[in-house]
Amino acid sequence: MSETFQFTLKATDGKARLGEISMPRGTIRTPAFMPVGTVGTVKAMYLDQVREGGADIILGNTYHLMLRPGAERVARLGGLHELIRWPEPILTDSGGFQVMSLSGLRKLDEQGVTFKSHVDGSLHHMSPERSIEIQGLLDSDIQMQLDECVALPAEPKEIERAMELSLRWAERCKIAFGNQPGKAMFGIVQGGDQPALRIRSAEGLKQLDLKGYAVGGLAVGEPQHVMLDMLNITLPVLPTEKPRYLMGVGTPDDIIKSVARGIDMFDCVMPTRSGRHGLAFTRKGKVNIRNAKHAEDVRPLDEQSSCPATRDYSRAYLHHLVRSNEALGGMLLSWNNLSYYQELMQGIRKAIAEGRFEDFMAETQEAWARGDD
Ligand code: PRF
Repeated sequence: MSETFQFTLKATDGKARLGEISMPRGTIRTPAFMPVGTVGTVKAMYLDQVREGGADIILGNTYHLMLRPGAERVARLGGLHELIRWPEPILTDSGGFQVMSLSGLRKLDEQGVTFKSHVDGSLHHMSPERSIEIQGLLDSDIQMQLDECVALPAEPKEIERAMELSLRWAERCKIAFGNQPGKAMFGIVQGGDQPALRIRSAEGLKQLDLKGYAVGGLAVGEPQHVMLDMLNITLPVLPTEKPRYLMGVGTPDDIIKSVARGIDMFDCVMPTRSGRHGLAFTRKGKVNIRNAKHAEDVRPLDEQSSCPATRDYSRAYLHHLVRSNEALGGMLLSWNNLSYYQELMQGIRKAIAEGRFEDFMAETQEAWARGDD
């Protein structure tokens, strides 16, 4: 732990990086996977399980929390950590992305975004300054700039407009954030699938000398090879001594390939959301537990796992729970999936430390491809 926000690069293997973010509320081992706790809960999980699974940090959402229970209310209740009983670091997304994907009617201009709440239809305005103010009220440790993410495919002109706007908003967010030594504000690279715009965005943000840099606007409809190309183009422009966070990504395969290109942090709803829908991630690939072939399968998902959900429950029981829409089905599969994601990150970190990341990646991908039947 450290009184200030500090990123230390401990080892590299090819472009893959092993590091540590140290800050007053804790230390984050990177590459890191951040479970998503949108409304102040990692859905269907106790935070004790999330922590024991190996998470050093979780994510919260400005958009959801400002609408319910409200940022000022969270502040009166002692802040998000106190409210949800998670004393370790929390990263909050700024709200721009969720406004675009969730709210009804919205109007975006230089000043910010006006939108209709998906909860009760009320009108709200969010400027870059208000986004940072809200993230401060939540007492978030790593705060994200307000940005505009364009879904792909899109016209280059539209991608350019949103990227330039995001760059101007980054500057306003930096000023609004000011100097908070134990916390950090990250910028977000935009630029869609346009190499020149990605480079311009990364260079503009680099000049702002922020504590960390996210890559946004990816995994929004483009094929995986486009996402990876954009990482190949963007990451060399960013300073090596700052953490890089790929927002909203992704599958285990997306993660391992992005680590290979130099990403340090990830978040995604995939392990928890697909868990609630009956999809299990394992060392041997994906298992759709709803499938009839599991109905009398007494084997656990993986007898070698240290996660009780993975090791101790039969596939037959998981199949029955999910088919019956029982809450415990989603709970056990979310637990399994988050444990698997964290086990993958632990494996990645160990492999980088030992200088065998390429081999680890090949072995891991082979095991997924072989499956488990
Ligand atoms: N911007 C923000 N949050 C995000 C994204 C983005 O571009 C994405 C895109 N994958 C996920 N979450 N602010």
